[in-house]
Amino acid sequence: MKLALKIAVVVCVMAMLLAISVATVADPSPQKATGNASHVKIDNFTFTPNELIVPAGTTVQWVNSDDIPHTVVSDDKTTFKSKALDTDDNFSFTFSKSGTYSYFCSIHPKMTGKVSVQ
Ligand SMILES: [Cu+2]
Repeated sequence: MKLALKIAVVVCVMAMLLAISVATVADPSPQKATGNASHVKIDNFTFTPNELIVPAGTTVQWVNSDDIPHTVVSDDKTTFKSKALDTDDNFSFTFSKSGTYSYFCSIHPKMTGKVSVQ
C-alpha cells in the first residue's frame, strides 16, 4: 500500500509539472511577442496613434503612408529630426530616457503627435 501511495504522489506531481510547462508555452510574454519597437503611421495629415506610450529603450518607427511628404521633428528641433519622408519612407528614433516628447511635421506644423516614454 505504501508503494502504491508513493507512485500516486509521483504521478500527481508529474501531472502538475506537465500542466505548468504547457501553461508556460501557451502564454508567451506579450512584450517578447511585439519586440521592443512601435510604429506610428502617417496618413491623411495625421500621426496614428497620436499619442504613443512606450517603455524606455523603445525604438519608434514612423512610416509615411500619405501621398505627400511629411517630416517628424521634436518640438525642441534637436532631440530628433527626420528628413522629408516621401511615400513609404520611414524614420526611427530610440527613446532611452523617460519623459513626454511632443513632435510635429515641419512642413505642416498643425500636424502634431506625442510619445510618452515610461
Ligand atoms: Cu506633413
